[in-house]
Amino acid sequence: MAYRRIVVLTGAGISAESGIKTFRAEDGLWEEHRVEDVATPEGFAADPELVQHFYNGRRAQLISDAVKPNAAHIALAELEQIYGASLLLVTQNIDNLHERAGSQNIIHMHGELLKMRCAYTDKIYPIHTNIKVDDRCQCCGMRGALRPHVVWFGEMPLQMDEICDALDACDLFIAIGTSGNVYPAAGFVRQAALSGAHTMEINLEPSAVESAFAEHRYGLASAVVPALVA
Ligand code: BJW
Repeated sequence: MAYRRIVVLTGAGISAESGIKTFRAEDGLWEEHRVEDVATPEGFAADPELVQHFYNGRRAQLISDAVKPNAAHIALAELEQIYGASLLLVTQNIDNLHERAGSQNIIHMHGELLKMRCAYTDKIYPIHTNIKVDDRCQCCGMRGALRPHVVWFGEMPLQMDEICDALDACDLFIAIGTSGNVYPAAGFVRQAALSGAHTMEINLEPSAVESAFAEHRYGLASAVVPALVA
């Protein structure tokens, strides 16, 4: 691949073959929980116990031996070895599988499961166990202040300025394993195309924004991504 600057956007589909559920599949996370209940600030305010339980369970799964990076995560880390800082990996995923595969130049635009945040001071802490609703926050001493360091609907995704700069400067944009239903990430392809970038979608099936992409490769990420990078 002869490109100068690459932006790769990943979604839940890249981690599916590592055993982590996607959101919108028939057996996905939103089949088990209403989005409004577990992925909005209003849901958290109404029932913090339910929301902490939802994320505590996902955190326990992530740190279990069963979940490991797959061939797609590894191929992207190998691509970064070639392109260095000219490749920016933007993930919507809150798991740490890209880092575990070796990626370093990465933005978690929807936050990170292994971090918690004080809702009052925005201070961020690592967490590898459960967050309990009545835990005292280390910085402000308040009970109930700690929340998962994730971006819920209605909240601003993280590091948007850096992402927008990279989209404006890239000549290749690849989206992998994302359904194109959630903005602003679903709009990145249009921004990159406006900057003159070649755009490629890698997914099991056409996404909601597939018509915005110049090129499509459909199949399992663990097969398509390594073949692309080889
Ligand atoms: C495979 C595979 C395999 C499976 N190989 N592929 C109307 C219009 C536009 C926007 C809005 C609107 N109304 C409201 C909004 C804004 C709202 C939004 O987008 N709503 C939509 C529902 C319409 N967005 C927001 O509120 C965002 N904030 C915001 O907009 O702030 C204002 C702003 C303004 C201007 C600029 C910037 C900002 C925040 C969104 C936060 C999303 N949060 C979540 C939860 C994060 C924490 C957690 O993990 O619990 O993020 S929701 C959930 O969806 C999660 C995901 O990151 C995100 C995207 O899901 P993803 O990754 O696409 O997963 P799936 O399951 O949908 O798709 C998986 C795909 O993989 C499928 O296609 C499969 O086929 C495929 N696949 N196996 C390859 N092996």
